[in-house]
Amino acid sequence: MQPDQTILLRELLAERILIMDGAMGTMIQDHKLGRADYHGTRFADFGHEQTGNNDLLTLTQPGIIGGIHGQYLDAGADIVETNTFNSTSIAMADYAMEPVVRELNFEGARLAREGADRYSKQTPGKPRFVAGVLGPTNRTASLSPDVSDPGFRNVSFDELVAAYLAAIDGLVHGGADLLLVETVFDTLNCKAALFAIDDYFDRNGVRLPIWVSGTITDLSGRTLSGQTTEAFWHSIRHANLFAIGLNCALGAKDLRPYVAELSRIADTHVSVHPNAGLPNAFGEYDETAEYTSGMLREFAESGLVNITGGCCGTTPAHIRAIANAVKDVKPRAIPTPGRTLRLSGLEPVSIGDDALFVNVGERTNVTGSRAFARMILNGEYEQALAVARQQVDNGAQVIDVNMDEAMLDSHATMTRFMNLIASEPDISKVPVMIDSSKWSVIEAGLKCVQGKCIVNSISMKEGEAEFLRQARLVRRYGAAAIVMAFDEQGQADTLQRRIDICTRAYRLLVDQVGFPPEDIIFDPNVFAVATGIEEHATYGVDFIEAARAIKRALPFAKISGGVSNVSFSFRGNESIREAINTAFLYHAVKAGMTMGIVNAGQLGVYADIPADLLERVEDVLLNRRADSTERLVQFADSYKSEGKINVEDLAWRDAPVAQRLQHALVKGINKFIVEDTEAARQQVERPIHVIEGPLMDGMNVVGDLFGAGKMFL
Ligand code: THG
Repeated sequence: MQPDQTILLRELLAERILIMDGAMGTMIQDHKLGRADYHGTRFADFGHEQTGNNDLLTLTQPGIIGGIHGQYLDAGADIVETNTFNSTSIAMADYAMEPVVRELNFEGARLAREGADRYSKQTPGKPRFVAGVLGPTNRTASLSPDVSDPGFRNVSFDELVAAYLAAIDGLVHGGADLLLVETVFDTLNCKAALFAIDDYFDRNGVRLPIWVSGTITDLSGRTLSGQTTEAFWHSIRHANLFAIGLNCALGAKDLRPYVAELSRIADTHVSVHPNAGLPNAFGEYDETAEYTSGMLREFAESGLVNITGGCCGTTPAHIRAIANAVKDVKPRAIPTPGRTLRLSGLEPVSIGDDALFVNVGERTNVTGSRAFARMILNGEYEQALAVARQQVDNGAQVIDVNMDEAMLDSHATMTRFMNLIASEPDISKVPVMIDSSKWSVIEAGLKCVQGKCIVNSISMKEGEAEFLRQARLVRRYGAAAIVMAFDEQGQADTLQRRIDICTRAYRLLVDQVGFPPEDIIFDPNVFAVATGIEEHATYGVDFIEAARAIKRALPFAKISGGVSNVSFSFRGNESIREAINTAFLYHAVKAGMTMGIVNAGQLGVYADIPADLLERVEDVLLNRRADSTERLVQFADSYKSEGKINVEDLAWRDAPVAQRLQHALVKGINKFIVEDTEAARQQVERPIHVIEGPLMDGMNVVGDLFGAGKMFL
């Protein structure tokens, strides 16, 4: 609303650490208000009890709330927070006060504005600002309140967005200078608030600085919804935040490591406003102004913060002491991290330009796995979750989820499965790739996931306008996107069309949407080779060359593909498929492919493909001979009839123990690991020598194969 205020804020933050106010709740308590005070004259006869509804005091006791703002401004606060923590229709439902939600936010902002303006006039060298507070609500979008039904939710993303939109409208019109989404304990709630803010700004032609403050609820260092600090940052970084911070729950001391973590990674201002320690047995806060301000001075001196103040239990005395303690300390310098693709589940994933291959598990796909489709169609969600878990246990760094099956309500099934995954930390620790050819199903998935997802996929097949619309929404939901090489004419099936379409899409995304190039993942179409159709002969090499060209021409963009597609014409012949997938991936990764949707069971070690088979496979993939398909098909038949598939080859068991351990490590075979390590132990002086000797040697071989791009899992 006031862009000059934003510029002023930035200028001040470059000079010094800004101070925000302290607690509202504990200050209100001191007034010992009763029922009549809360209800005021306006709500004297209101049927529903309002005692304890602190936000309502904005309307019924504006003098008290305005007075508290004044006390904090007097103590030296640069920023006052509106008394609107619970002023959403969701939180106000407890008091049947939904009808006044917009008014609560409007008046809340107006009261704070009044105080801020009065002090700005009094102290012209110290302008004051109003942070319009959007609280977390009292519901969690990514956790079930019902232990017997982990897929259940008592609030949806859409309900949160609607509630936040009304609150935002009131705050903006009431005169807030910035919007503060605070005390975030569930990142999905926060993403809904950020979605609403972006939507509101776009539709109303305003832009205020956005500030998010999360909360860490216990010493595990995770949010209530289970994310690490860095994963939380990855989930919300898309909103172009003015500031990110932590507040509440733990006192300053226990918050320090997480503030330090944010400070290290966040390329924006960092804030902290802790409680005055943890509440004691009586729910009171014991930290003195001296203690809290001493802690925060140390944060400041260590270069961790740009904005600080207090949360529950802090008083004007705390704020005065904090303002004094940090007034001469230089503000934290904002780092400039590189352009890496940042994803998250409960844990963060960063994929830079120099990243090793990232594998995406393909098995949770009803169109790609008959077994998974059967489970979903039969409603056997426990088993379906076990498939997802197995993908992660086997090393999938991301899991692809696809529910596109004609017999399914794909929308409802996607929602259900995503909600169920969210309740399984061993699955939801990794990011999700939401795979559907229907945009509405992708959106259904995005509305359930607190982490930063990958949308699979968008393309220009329905024209530029729809492509741009979807891309903007992908940003608003805070996801990265796979962009298929697909335009109005169809899927790109030549090298040149692959390059042309990806280049066109890149320019549209980067120039018109402001899409970060590192969040674009091109899929230049992996098609089946060796189909017997002449036009398909170049499919393998064209993908590989397209990857090379895209990598060179379109900075920071990533390249992905559905690897199993390439061997489709050898369905049923598992060992041939494995050789084709492995060799294909070897060449594609060398050319710049960053990630792939893979079947871990169908990927081997490139260096282990028998030479005669490899020659024929590469003839096909690289289109080296006119008769390459015939030669591979013939060879495949004999290969199959020789019965090499599914027969456990135990010849390696005859090798010396060090080689056996190396083989087991490379192949991921744990069947003999106990007996082999025991055998190794008997050959050395001390057990540690087994680790330092043969086990380390084996891991070095694994490391070398990875480094050389000859091994992928
Ligand atoms: N690009 C993008 N997304 C994609 C693809 C792609 N998503 C789907 C698909 N392609 C990648 N996933 C699979 C999953 C399974 C198989 C192939 C690709 C597959 N399945 C076995 C088969 O059909 O023979 C099924 C065997 C079984 O039933 O278990 O091959 O290219 N962006």
